[in-house]
Amino acid sequence: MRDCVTSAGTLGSVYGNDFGTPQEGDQRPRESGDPAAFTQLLADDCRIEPRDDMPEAYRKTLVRQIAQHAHSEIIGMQPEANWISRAPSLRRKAILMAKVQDEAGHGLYLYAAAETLGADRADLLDQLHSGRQKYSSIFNYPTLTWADVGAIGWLVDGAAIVNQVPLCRCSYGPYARAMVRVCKEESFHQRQGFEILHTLSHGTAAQKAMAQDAVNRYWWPSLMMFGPPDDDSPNSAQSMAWGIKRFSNDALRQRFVDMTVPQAEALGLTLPDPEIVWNDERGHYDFGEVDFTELFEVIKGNGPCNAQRMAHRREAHEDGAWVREAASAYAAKQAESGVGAA
Ligand code: BYC
Repeated sequence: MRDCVTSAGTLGSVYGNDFGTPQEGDQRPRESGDPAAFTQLLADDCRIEPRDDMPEAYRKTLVRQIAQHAHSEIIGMQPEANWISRAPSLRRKAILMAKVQDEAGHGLYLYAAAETLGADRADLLDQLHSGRQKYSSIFNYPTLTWADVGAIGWLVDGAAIVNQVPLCRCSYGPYARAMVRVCKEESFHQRQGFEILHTLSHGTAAQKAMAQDAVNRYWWPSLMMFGPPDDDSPNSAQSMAWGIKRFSNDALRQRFVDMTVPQAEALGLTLPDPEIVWNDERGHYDFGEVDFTELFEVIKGNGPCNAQRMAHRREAHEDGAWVREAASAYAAKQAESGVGAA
């Protein structure tokens, strides 16, 4: 994937949440207003930038996926935040707070990336709150014990990395660049979860049992994060043709299983699937059938915590109204006095 820039320059750096600053890259000029230019950019494996002409369906697909991704990040703060006040030590508490804060940051980069496509952030949040836009199924499961924080870090963030590393090569520049930083942070999160489970599994028998129970509950829902099977995934073919998705749902699910089985062995924990076995011929682990009926039920709103997550999110949004009003009033004052006009 190359960064091909219009003569005006459109590339941004992922750092500093900056999606629009020109930077050095392939400065090949491209014509504006030419519908063939989009196809050519994709064919040349170049990035599409906000000011490029793009088909409306491409733009809509990206807004759908990026918004769902952003919503997942901010709803994803809830299950782990549940344990901040009960973390077993000050060190664990500080690490968990930083992690949950990172997730808020990921949400912000992603909403900013959606804005480069003309989406309105307030409107996206409205769509989340009214149930018109989705968020990841995984965050509708409860965090019953401290070990669940470890299981989320290891399995959920582990699955997120497998899903999101290819998105660093997504054809849409601002989304791809946001993913670079998100993936770096997710790697810390994954190690943090692994370390929590490692400590528990090498602790007392009760601690090890707690770790095993968390892995038992989070394993299958983590496999569901990758979405429905390929032959039941309405968006995959087009998203892959557009270079938004680089691998299919099933391919990434398999990659996650292959990565995780040896890690479970290193942890001294078992995965709750007796069908996991190395297949020499395929060069992959075989694994049991995922219950996709459960995934579809959770997506429909019938998971164990859907109602609670949405109620909490709406309440947090209402409670934050005064902050948004104050920020708008401040911005208006700044604009009036000409500060920042340059
Ligand atoms: N949960 O045609 P498909 C994180 C929906 S954040 C809910 O395969 P697509 C983290 C899908 O949207 C994790 N819905 O769709 C955060 C579609 O519905 P619509 C979030 C799901 O888009 C905090 C329908 O099912 N990651 O890890 O081609 C703390 C058909 O599916 C799910 C992302 O969002 C699901 N699991 O592929 C810790 C990554 N799966 O929209 C960790 C970016 C499917 O047509 N997103 N659906 O009504 C993607 O990579 C893709 O959107 C997906 C789905 C692979 C998720």
